[in-house]
Amino acid sequence: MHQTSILNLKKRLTLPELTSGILAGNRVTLSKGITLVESILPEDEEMAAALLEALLPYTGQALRIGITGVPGVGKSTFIETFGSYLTSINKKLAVLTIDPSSQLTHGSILGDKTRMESLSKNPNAYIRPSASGSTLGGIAHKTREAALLCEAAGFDTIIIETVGIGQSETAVKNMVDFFLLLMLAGAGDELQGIKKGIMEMADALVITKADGENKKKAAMAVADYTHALHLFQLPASGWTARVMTCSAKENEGIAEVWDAIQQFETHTKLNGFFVQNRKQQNKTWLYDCFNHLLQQEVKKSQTLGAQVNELEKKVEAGSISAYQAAKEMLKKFKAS
Ligand SMILES: Nc1nc2c(ncn2[C@@H]2O[C@H](COP(=O)(O)OP(=O)(O)OP(=O)(O)O)[C@@H](O)[C@H]2O)c(=O)[nH]1
Ligand SMILES: [Mg+2]
Repeated sequence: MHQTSILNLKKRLTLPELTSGILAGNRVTLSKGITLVESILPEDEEMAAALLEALLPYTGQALRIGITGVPGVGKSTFIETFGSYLTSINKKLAVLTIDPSSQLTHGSILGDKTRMESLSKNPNAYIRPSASGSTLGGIAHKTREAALLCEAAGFDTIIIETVGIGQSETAVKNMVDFFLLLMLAGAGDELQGIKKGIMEMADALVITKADGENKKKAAMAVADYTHALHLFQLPASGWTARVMTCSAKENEGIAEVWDAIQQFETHTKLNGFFVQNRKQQNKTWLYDCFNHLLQQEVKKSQTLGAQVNELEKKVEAGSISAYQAAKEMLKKFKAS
């Protein structure tokens, strides 16, 4: 009996089994579905595409939130507290991560398991660490699809977390409704290495660790960042980014963050931005997929692959411009 259950666990599920299991909210099936979506084997990609196609009608109803910030800002701790708050108000939360550094360091998954201890045991929360991949584009592409699977499984709030080191934020911004930037108060440099462009993408700036001796510094940071944000143009959403403080440790300012997100949702649904933004994001997804397929085609052909490698080297060495090389690639591709 025991053996059969182990065998069942390892057994590959069929497409109908995956589809119905995910729609029924079965977490084991959801995890298997995400593993399938993350697979780079061509035969898995076919099945993953069919799974997404089947589940697509059941997606789109969740609110998608992106969270970023420099290492150590308190992302994991924030998500643990914020996530527990969300489940306490009857939300079903899925947390996914994009970690461009995970390939080198194997991520901070172990650390996160302990920092998100209560959330990882919460029956209304689902935490899935970063997909691995050879390129950020590849990882991002898979995270977007993993998020759709979570939506089909009935999660109504999706958090996509990324490390704020300036690579993956745009990818995350392109797949969420609300983008939250966590920041430290008084960490030397006013913008602590967070590029202006990332601040411009944020719908809210939350100063973390506003407790104890840090409280005063956090309040001052709010004034500074509010001032800095005033110099930016009003974004297409028509929403001025909020600047707030919170303490995940002392559970302060957490409900206020959720309140701001809800206000944003109401505001952008009224002015049409919410829907428009999602349409735009779907278009980005289309071109991500197209790029991915194109690159796969190139890799499949040995001669083409060799020619592309040659061009890559020339671009690396600076002996040809990227644009020129891309044009040649296209020419070779057409002729193949
Ligand atoms: N005082 C205080 N410390 C906090 C708070 N939130 C996080 N910390 C501490 O800050 C450190 C970093 O927190 P993490 O949640 O691991 O930060 P992170 O952004 O996930 O870090 P990486 O995963 O390395 O990118 C830990 O030692 C936490 O205990 C807070 O609200 N107050
Ligand atoms: Mg972390």
